[in-house]
Amino acid sequence: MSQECLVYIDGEYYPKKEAKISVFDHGFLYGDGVFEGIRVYDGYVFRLDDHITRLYESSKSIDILVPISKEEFKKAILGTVRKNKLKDAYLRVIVTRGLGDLGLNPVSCPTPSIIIIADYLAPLFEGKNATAIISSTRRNAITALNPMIKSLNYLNNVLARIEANKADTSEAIMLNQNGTVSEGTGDNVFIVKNGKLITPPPTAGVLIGITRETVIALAKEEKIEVIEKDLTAHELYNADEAFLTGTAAEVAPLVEVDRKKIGTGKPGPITSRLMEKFRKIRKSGTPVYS
Ligand code: PXG
Repeated sequence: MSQECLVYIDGEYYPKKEAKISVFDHGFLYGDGVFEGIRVYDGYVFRLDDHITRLYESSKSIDILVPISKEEFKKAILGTVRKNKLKDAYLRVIVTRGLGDLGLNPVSCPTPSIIIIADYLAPLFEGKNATAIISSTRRNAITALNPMIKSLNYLNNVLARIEANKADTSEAIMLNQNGTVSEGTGDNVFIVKNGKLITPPPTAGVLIGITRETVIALAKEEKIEVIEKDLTAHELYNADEAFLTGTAAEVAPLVEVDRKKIGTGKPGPITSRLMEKFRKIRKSGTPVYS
C-alpha cells in the first residue's frame, strides 16, 4: 500500500496511519458487518452497480441500515479512487455495525460506519494456474450464515485457507453440509464437461460472485450452455476443465484437485476462451475520471 493512501471513514479522508476504527466497533468485536471487494481497471470501476446492490442486500439481511443512499455510496467510492489518483486499484468497501458496548446485542450500536480503502491487489494466483484441495471445513449452511451474505465473518473460509496452506495448494474447495461443492475460499467454482459449463447454484451455499455472473453472461454470448446444478467431488475430479472466478482471482484455471489432474492438467480451450473474453471487457465499467 502506498504511504500517501487516503482512507474514507464516514465521510472524511484519513491518511493510512490515522485511519482507525474503534475497538468497540462490532465489526471488530463480532465480525458484525458486510463488505465488498471491487476492482478498478484503467480508470473504470468494474460492475460498480452490482457491487452496490450486493452490499445493500447483504446489509438488509443482517439488519444494517446503510446510512447513505446507493447514489451517495457510489459517489463516495468514485471520490476515494480520485482522491488517491488511482487508475488500477482494488477497493475494500466495508459497512460495520458501528460503535457499541461489549455485549453482542446490536441495539447498542446506533450508527453503522462506512469505510472505503483504495489499494492495489495482485491477481490472487499471480496469473498462475490454481491447484486445490477439498477442505474438511464445510461451508456455512445456508440456514446458518448464508454464504450469499458477504459478511465480515470469514473465519469459515480462513480455516479452509489454512488447510490449503498446509497442503501447499493455492486454494481450498469447500463442500456444503450435503457434501456437494460450494465454492473456494474467495472464489466460485466452474467445471466444463462435454462442452457445457456447470457451476453450483445459490442453494449449494455460495456467494453469488459478480465475476461468476459476468462469466455466465460471456459463456452465453459464446453459445456455451450454462447449467447451475449441484456438483460432487467426483464430478470435479473428472471434469474436462475447471476454473475459479472472483474479483481477486479474476478467471483462473483450476488444474489439480486433491493431487488429481483436471483434464489435461493445463488450462482447457473453453477456460482460455472465457479468460480472453473477460480480459477484453474488464475496462467496461463506471468511469472514475470524466
Ligand atoms: N466466494 C467467496 C466466498 C468470495 O469471498 C467470491 C466467491 C467471488 O465473488 P466476486 O463478486 O468477487 O466475483 C468471493 C469474493 C481476497 C478477496 O482478498 C476475496 C474476494 C474478493 C476480493 C478479494 O481474497 N472474494
